[in-house]
This record gives sequence, structure tokens and C-alpha cells, in this order.
Amino acid sequence: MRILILGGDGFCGWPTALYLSQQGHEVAILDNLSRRAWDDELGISSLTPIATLEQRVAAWQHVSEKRIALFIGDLTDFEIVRAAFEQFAPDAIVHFGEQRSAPYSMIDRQHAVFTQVNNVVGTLNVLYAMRDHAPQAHLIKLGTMGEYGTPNIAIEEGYITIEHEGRSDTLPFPKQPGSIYHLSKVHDSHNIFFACRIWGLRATDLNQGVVYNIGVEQTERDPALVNRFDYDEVFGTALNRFCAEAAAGHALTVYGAGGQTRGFIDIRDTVRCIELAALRPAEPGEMRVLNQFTEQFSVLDLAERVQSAARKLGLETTIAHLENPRVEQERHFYEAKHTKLLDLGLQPHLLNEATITGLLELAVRYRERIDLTRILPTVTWK
Ligand code: NAD
Ligand code: USQ
Repeated sequence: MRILILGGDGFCGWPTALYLSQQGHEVAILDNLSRRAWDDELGISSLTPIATLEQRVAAWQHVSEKRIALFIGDLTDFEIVRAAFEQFAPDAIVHFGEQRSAPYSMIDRQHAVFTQVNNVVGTLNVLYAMRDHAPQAHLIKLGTMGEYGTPNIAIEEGYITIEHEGRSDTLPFPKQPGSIYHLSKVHDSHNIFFACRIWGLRATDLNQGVVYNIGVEQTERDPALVNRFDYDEVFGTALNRFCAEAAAGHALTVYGAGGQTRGFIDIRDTVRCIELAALRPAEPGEMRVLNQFTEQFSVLDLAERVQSAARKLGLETTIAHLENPRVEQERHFYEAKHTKLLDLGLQPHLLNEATITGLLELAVRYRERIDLTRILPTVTWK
């Protein structure tokens, strides 16, 4: 297949590009390198030293003899999107190309507006480019489990059948997102649903949980292929962040009580889920929704697992219950369905001590690069 990866320079996009290229697909990346610019803006950087995108692609060609085409440009510029669609003629579009940090979106009004414009306009441009230039192509869009929030009923995969006053319908599952970023994904989902219903486009919305781990077999083939690893308060996510904290001798930063429960997925399963979705596309007119995570944990569970694995490496770590910078439930019911990707053939990598130990060892290796002043949360929700 010809697969266009939007946001292919990022944490999920880069391993996905290499993995799909390895499987024999014709891969192109479109990215405006904004994630690297946000590092500069905030004065943060990946724990792992990452090569430029050009160096990455050249290194991949060197080790694999496979070529990845590059389009450097902004999804909010329709001419860029149109040109990439015309030149590359994709069969599938994998869309990772958004501002994905909840704290970044909550810094101030400007960052909130930027996040929603970047994400919503970028996705709208992709939908119009599909309508006009690739109406048969399949959009594989990264959504998020956080679109649903934490309702007091089980979370279905995208849709719920409701009985109301003697009638019944299957409707989009209610959304109660917890940040301006998560809201942007809800807006995207509505726009994609519209494009499928009205124009007959085909799309899969992958409501992904928090991704952990660093890479896939392909990113280990050369130092220039290494994936990024975020540990800072804005872009770092639970688990990866806890591992960096443990390696740096910093207390593990559990926000509040730590009973916040989320779906989690190993990045090796992220790339496989994308492949499974691509191989079995949605039907014309369908917006298929798959919940893309493999296990659910509370953040305190994760901190305790990291603490235990760290101790075995001789790293003594404490767990701090910080005042929660976010507005979110800290003790709540959480039961989210996630069987559809298993039905498509996913064989999950469940979280085990070996994975946590691997991450701790990676963080110890790059410990000198950890900026301890960028760990404690400063961005607040109110
Ligand atoms: P990332 O920030 O590492 O990568 C996103 C990439 O998109 C970056 O390379 C960035 O430069 C690019 N980009 C952003 N806006 C763009 C624009 N307007 N035009 C062109 N390129 C643009 O993020 P990630 O962690 O790889 O996440 C990828 C997707 O997966 C996001 O949509 C995110 O919402 C979703 N997701 C991520 C996680 C996670 O834990 N990382 C979990 C669930 C869902
Ligand atoms: N948390 C802590 N301590 C930390 C960091 C986070 O307790 O040091 C808590 C947060 O308060 C939250 C939970 O851990 O309750 C998850 O936070 P996170 O920063 O790991 O992840 P989140 O903000 O939810 O966002 C990440 C990605 C985002 C993706 C989302 C999937 O950045 O792109 O959409 O995970 S989900 O959580 O399912 O919405």
C-alpha cells in the first residue's frame, strides 16, 4: 500500500513509518517539525538524542535499502496537503500530526487556541484533500481514550446503543474530555464522522491510551533511528516519565491520590494496531472506532511497579503525591472495552518488569541529559 504518515517525525509516527516501510509498504512522511520547535520554545529535549528527520530517513535507507519520501510542511496550509495528496496518491493516510500534550494546551489562551486550530484545521484540510483527491483512501486517525473522560458506566468502542422513550438508536458515545487538547480530538471525531456520513469517506478513529516504551526493532538498527523519549512536565507521559524520574533520583510524581485510571499501550502494539487497521480498512461511509489500548492501570499502580523494578537495579525511589495540577477525578470507576483490535489479530505486549527495567536502564544511560528543573508540574488547569 501507499501510506502517507502525517506527523511521521513524532514519537508514535517515526516507529510506525519504519515498521510499515519494513513490511514492504511505500511510505511517505508529512511533518512540519513543529514538535522540535515546541522543545525549543519550552527549553526541553528528548531524553534520547534524536537525529534530524533528513538524517533519520537517510539512515533508514542505509540499513534497509528502503526509501521514505518526505513532505515538510504544515497541515493547516491546504496547498501543502493538496500537493502531498496529488504527488503521493495515498491508499491510506495515518494521521498523527497534531499538538498532543494536554498540559501544553492548558498553558494559556494562546496555547489553547493554537492547539485547537492546529489540530482541527489540520484534520479538516486532510478530510477535504481526501474528498477531492483520494476519495477511496482510508483515513487512520489517532484519537484518544481521553475523549470519553471517566464516566460512571463502561466505555464502549465509539458507539452506544440507547433506548429512549420506547425507541432505540446506536449513537456516538458521550464525550467528556479533560483538557483543551483532548477536546480538540473530540472536535476532530465529529468532523470525521460528518465526512464519512456526507461524503462517503472511510475512516478508522483509533482512540489510543497513553503510550509507553520507546521504540520498535527498526528504531534500534542505527543510533540515528532512535525514537524520542519525553520526560518533562509538558510532553512526558506517565510510566516513561516515572522511569526517567527514578533514574535521575527524583521522587515519582504521582498527581494527587493517584487513583486516576487510564488505558495504556506499548509502542510496539501501537505500530501493529496501525498496520491491522490499514490491512482491514473501514467501509466507504463508515467511521469505525477502535479503542487502542491493551491494559488499564492507575497512575499509583504504575509508580509502584516502577519503584519495585528500580529497587532491583539499586535505584532507591520514593513516591510523592503532589498537589494535582489538573482537574480530574482521582478515584473513579473505569472500565473501557477494547476487544476490536484483538479481533483484528493484535497480540498485545502486556506490561512486565522486563519492559520497565529496559526503560530504567535506558534512562540511566542518558541520565546526564535529564534536566531536573523540568520535572515538577508548573502548568495548572485553573
Ligand atoms: P508527537 O508530538 O511526538 O508527534 C506529532 C508529530 O506531528 C510531530 O512530529 C509534529 O511535528 C507533527 N505535527 C504537529 N502538528 C503538525 C502540523 N500542523 N503539520 C504537520 N505536522 C504536524 O506526538 P505522538 O506522541 O507521536 O502522538 C501522535 C498522535 O497520537 C497524536 O495525534 C496524539 O494525540 C495521539 N496519541 C498519542 C499518545 C501518546 O501517549 N503519545 C496517546 C494517545 C494518542
Ligand atoms: N500523571 C501523574 N503524574 C505525572 C504525569 C501524569 O500522576 O507525572 C497523571 C495525570 O494527572 C493523568 C494521567 O497520569 O491522570 C495521564 O497523564 P499523562 O500525562 O500520562 O497523559 P495524558 O495527559 O492523558 O496524555 C497522553 C498523551 C496524549 C494522549 C493521552 C491518551 O500526551 O496525546 O491523548 O495520553 S489518554 O490518557 O487515554 O487520553
